[in-house]
Amino acid sequence: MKEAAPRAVHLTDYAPFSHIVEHVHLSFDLRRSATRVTARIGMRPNPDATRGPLRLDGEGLTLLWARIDGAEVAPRLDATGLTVDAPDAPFVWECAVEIDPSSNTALEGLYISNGMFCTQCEAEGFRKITYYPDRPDVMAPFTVRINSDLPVLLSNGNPGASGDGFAEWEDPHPKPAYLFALVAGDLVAHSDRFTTSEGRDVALNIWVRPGDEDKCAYAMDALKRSMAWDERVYGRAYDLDVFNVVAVDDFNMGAMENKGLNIFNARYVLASPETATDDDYARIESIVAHEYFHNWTGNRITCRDWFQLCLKEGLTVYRDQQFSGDERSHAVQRIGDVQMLRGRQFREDAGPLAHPVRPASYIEINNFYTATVYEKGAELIGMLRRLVGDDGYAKALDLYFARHDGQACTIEDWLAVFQDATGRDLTQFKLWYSQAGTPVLDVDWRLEDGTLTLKIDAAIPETPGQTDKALPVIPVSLGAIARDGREVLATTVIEVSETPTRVSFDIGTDDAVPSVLRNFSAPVTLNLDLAKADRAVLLAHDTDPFNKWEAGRMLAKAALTAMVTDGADSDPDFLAALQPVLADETLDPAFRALVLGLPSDDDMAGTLALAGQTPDPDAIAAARRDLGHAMAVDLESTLTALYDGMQVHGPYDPAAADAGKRALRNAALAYLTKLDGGDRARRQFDAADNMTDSLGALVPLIRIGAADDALARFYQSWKDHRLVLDKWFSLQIAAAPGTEGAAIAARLVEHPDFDWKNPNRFRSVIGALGMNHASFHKADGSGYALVADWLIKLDPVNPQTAARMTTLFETRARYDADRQGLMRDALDRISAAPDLSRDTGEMVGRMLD
Ligand code: 0A1
Ligand code: ZN
Repeated sequence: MKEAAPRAVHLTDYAPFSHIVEHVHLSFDLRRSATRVTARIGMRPNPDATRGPLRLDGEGLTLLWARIDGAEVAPRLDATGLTVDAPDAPFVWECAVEIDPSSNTALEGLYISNGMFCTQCEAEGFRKITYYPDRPDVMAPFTVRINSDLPVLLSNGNPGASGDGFAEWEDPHPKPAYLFALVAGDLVAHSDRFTTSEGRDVALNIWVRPGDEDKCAYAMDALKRSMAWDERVYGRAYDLDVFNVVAVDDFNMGAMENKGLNIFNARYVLASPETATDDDYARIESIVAHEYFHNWTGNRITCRDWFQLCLKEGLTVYRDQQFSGDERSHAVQRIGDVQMLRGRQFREDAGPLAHPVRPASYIEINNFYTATVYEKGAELIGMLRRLVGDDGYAKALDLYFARHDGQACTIEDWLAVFQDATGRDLTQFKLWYSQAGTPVLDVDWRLEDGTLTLKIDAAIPETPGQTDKALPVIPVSLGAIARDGREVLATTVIEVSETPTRVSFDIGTDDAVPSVLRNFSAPVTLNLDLAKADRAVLLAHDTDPFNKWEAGRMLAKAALTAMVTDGADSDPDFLAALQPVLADETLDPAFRALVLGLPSDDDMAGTLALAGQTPDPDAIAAARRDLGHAMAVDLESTLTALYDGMQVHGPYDPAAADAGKRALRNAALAYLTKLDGGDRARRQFDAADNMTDSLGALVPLIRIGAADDALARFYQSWKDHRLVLDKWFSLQIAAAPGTEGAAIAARLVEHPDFDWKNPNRFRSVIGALGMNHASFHKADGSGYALVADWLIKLDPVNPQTAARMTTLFETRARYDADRQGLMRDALDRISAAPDLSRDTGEMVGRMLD
């Protein structure tokens, strides 16, 4: 609930904790509305900190008693914790508190999901369980006893004694409180084993509600592949005798890397061919890997304070992207990662919520689990690797693990291992961590006498609170392709460390096209003037798959821009350039599916805004629809051949090869449905034996407004399956044609299955409206109003999920004055809600500044 004046926390205010925690023992008497937590904690004064009384964080706790060295004490209690005088020598702190998990709708601390007790402690949820120095630099070994009649009782670490009504757990690895976890419930396990490279035989369990045990095989397979990959690629082996994963229905985020007891949003664990799409499978694989990889990058080496969040998140995202690329396709993975970066992080960086990868201050840390910290954070790791080379990266990482195992670290520690391992000075690179905003590279190029000359001007736009920025070093990867298709300059990385930067290459011909920012070597906006015909050369011949795809994307964007701003017709040159790529059998179907996809409406709106125009959502949607129709007409025979030729025979296999074929076939179907009134899609929907093909047909039917029957049947088939029902809710809003999304959402919030306190379901309806650009931005403001109404309703129940969703309004400044006014009204209304949470208050405040 709102505090009088929420105070910002500043990076520069860091000071070590007054005490060292030697060990923690917790005992839980689990009861739904009155759980008792007894803590026994050994502490001693920290010689590196200033002396003072003992200050422990605590929120919403009823203190029953407290003792120091066995003697009762009376701490001074306040709204955020307690203070007590402690001996100037080692001592034992003990206390008992009572908490009420049954009323915990915020899903932070100990709560109940579908009858199951579970915890979420990152970032600052442990203080809702007991009094503790709830900060990541306080690391200690934990032992836990759980008293409960529930059949399965889990906590971190290795199992200890257990018996009727109790279980004990012992985690020998010192950890911060945010990695604490407890689960208790009526659960069943899908079990397996893994022998590590060090010979440790590890029991693996995925715990789910009875009935879901047949949907765990893929997550288990992904877990074992992740364990093997981390040994092979980073030399990191698992370090406990068990690794438990639990799927819970009510979860604010994707998953959580608690030591030895990962807790997952059920949607990122459970999969069967009938209920999950290929994209769901891929996401499960990457999230399982992400959480597992945190065991070393996050748990064994953690963050000194929450400003260093990117230390664990950027690196772990980078690692999971590497893993997915290795397991599937590097090209497809990179394109997907960049689409996500541009769609979420560039958008964030261009608006009022822009912040550096390492922010300098925050009010509510939960608001900083952002695309900037995660995805841009991962890009910084990729750039570092480009700058020091693969060997340098490997040496630096070995040094990082050797030097910092068991520590709580900073970005300075991270950069120091690179400097020490490779000798490279990273002073200029470090600016990437402290400056917000997406750098813009304006590239002029000339080709004369066989010499390619580039002049690169670099600048970083202003962002809130940051006007004057220095240039960080930017690795720019480039090559060149002759117009006859030969590569005349192989990939070369140059460093842009001053503006302008000039480089020349002898390429032996004047008849060539530069291919700049290959593999998206830096998270920047590139302005490179290329003729349409030159982009077509790159689309046809670039050896860099990212830039090959990018060339098509730039042509599509140019075509859409001309349609929106000049009322132009669909560009025949774009359509002609597309055809041979789609038909090229040597290209991965998954790659071709990406080439076939048009930029989203939101992407186009951002592109137009960057070019200084005011995006008109209706005009963008119309242009996209018209270009899609023209593609269908022009490419009909190619699309039909793909639809027929990409059919997958045999049992469903989620692996990349078959998934790629389904992606291309369904992409073709989406266009063909614009021509055949939905006949093919209906046939596919009727015949589908897997969710990918089912939705591959349903979505195009929704888009042409011909899905009533299919949606009704889908509901009947899946009304008892929560995760599939989420899809039913979200797709009919997100894919609704025209501007009807808000009206459909308004109808669906009345549906008896709209369980709005479940974050997945809330996102499936209210969040889905935000995914439908034309509907969310409908000129009458109905989209904004509906989202605002529901965020106001959700905020007191679940501030974290409400606050995250306010980002739907972060693009306000792009739009026309009327829409800006309506969005402002919506934000004002949220801001004026009584008892607005600190979470939502901070977000809305930043957007209204
Ligand atoms: N650390 C987890 C994600 C996570 C972050 C914050 C949470 O609550 C505020 C919960 C989970 C990860 O990166 O997977
Ligand atoms: Zn993470």
